[in-house]
Amino acid sequence: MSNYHIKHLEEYYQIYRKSIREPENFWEEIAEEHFLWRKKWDKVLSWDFSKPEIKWFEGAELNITENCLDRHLATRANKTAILFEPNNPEEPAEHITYQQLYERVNQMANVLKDQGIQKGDRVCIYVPMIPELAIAILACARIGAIHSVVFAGFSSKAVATRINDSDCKLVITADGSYRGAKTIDLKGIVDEALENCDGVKSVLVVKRIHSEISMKAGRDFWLQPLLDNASKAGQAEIMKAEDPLFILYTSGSTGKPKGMVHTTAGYMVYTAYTFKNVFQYKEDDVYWCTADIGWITGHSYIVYGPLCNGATTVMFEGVPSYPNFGRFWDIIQKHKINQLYTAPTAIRALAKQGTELIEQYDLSSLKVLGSVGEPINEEAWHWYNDNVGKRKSPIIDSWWQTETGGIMITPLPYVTPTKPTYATLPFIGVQPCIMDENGEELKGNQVDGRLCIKFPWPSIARTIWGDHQRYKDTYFSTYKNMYFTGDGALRDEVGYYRITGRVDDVIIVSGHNLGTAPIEDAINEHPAVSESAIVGFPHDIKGNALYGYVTLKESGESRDHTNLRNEINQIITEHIGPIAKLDKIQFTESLPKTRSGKIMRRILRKIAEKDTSNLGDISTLLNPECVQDIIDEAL
Ligand code: 6R9
Repeated sequence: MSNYHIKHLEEYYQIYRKSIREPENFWEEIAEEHFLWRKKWDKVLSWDFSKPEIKWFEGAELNITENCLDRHLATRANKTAILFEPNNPEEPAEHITYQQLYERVNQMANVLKDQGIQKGDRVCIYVPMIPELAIAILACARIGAIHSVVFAGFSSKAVATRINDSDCKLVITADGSYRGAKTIDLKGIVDEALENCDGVKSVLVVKRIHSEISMKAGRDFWLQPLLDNASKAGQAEIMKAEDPLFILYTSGSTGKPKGMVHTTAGYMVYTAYTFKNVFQYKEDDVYWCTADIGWITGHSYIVYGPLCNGATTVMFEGVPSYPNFGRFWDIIQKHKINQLYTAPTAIRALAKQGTELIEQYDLSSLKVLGSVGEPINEEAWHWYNDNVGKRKSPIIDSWWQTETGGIMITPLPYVTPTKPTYATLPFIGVQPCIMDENGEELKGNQVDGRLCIKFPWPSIARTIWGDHQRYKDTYFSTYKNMYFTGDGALRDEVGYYRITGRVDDVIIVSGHNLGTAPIEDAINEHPAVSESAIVGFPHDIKGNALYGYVTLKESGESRDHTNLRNEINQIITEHIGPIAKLDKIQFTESLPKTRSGKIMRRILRKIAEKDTSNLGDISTLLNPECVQDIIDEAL
């Protein structure tokens, strides 16, 4: 018997050691005993990080939705699979059972097939946090179409770039979405995006906010009437282990977004196994991850991981502040949530409200508190521990990435002793290491450097859609035979890991990864702008906020700077979305540059952080004199 469920620390160490000594035997046992296969694999693992090429369970055949749905019908048909909590607390929650979810996924799959979608086709899903989002994902997986979910807060330009990059044939969207007291015109955004996307043949529209929208004849269809006419039965397409399951875009430090490709079998095994253990999920628990399914956290730990385990997973449409800052506590009380998985930025925003509201609710159902998306600072950790968990629920600070598919470094609740701000120990099968800047591994404890992973785990992304070279350059070229994460980390005296933050030009704002280059590209499109540089600076709630240094074409430009600031943020909103807006914009005469013309962001970062005591040697700059001016005029 494999140890699918780890219950104490000794067992963790024992299984961990086995997973490192005999990775193939270990993962084979997990895969064999806990999943439904149409055909077993010929080879558990083949890999070569120098190419890079990674294959898990090659030769196997399966459909992930049979693992999420069909196999539960015998024992859990009437169990709630998805518990939908609408934006408006007055609107009743919806309990979708495994039987109903199975039928609704089949109906959606049949509609997609009628629209001509076949195995391997790409489908863009631009849907808010309503059940149709999860159903659309599963429907794609059921027929072997590759889903590409685009977070329904991205702008039309960002949507168009993503649709075109992966040649999506069809878009699923909604008339609009609710966000607290506001509504967002999603269909309008899609219409604008599609002006530049010739490959899209049809658009299926969910009616959610009942707004007046325009429907293009022959292209746009209301989804509900099509679903009503579709059969509730349907065969799952048989997929190969390494067939792509989905593409999910993540920001790079340069250039366009990277379409990370996840494949079927390894992703399934790893997300299911991590879900069970990281949340210590038991049969009747109600689990709630507050992420949006538009991000990897939602893919792996709202949809696939929980459903593979036959869990009840909550989907929340709204925001933590609506109708007031008690909403999270209200949902926990109402649905007796057992596991809460949220982000440091949400915790900080809630902590800012004090404890008066939270004390009015019964949160005693909680057993596990998760955190993900960015390093959790000590203050937020304690607030979460004291006020939400009442010091009884362990905090699971889980480190991972879009690229890793599943949780990589994390305590296991009731198993691993926690330590504030530490993600603690590697998950089973994960071999992290810390490297110095010269490419040497820092062995032993009490070391600080860059975080790499030495050995493949089942859910590592296999490539970047359409650009394998970029995949190699970004992740496998910095350190030989290692996956480089882009994060800094330290290992303390007992071997616990603490993630110290990005070491590249990605800035994490409210848990969202933002590359500096695409934001700068957007700003530089403003006719008055000559150059710009974006850096992060600490922010109470968002973790980091964005600081932009902008030089104008005509120096001494007499334009009104307030207007210019608004226009710059407007351009950013159009190109990327409101999440990338700048908190501070400083207009400068010039930017500090190296002799080879590279902007010295390190210096700009220190100025933004108001830490100018030690700027290092600036004498080698091309234009050292500009530094003092920038400091004098800093915001
Ligand atoms: C799952 C997810 C990945 C980046 C990652 C790191 C940061 C995520 C973290 C964390 C410290 C944690 N990050 N979890 N940093 N502690 N527990 O967030 O994926 O959106 O791709 O972001 O987020 O910097 O490299 P993604």
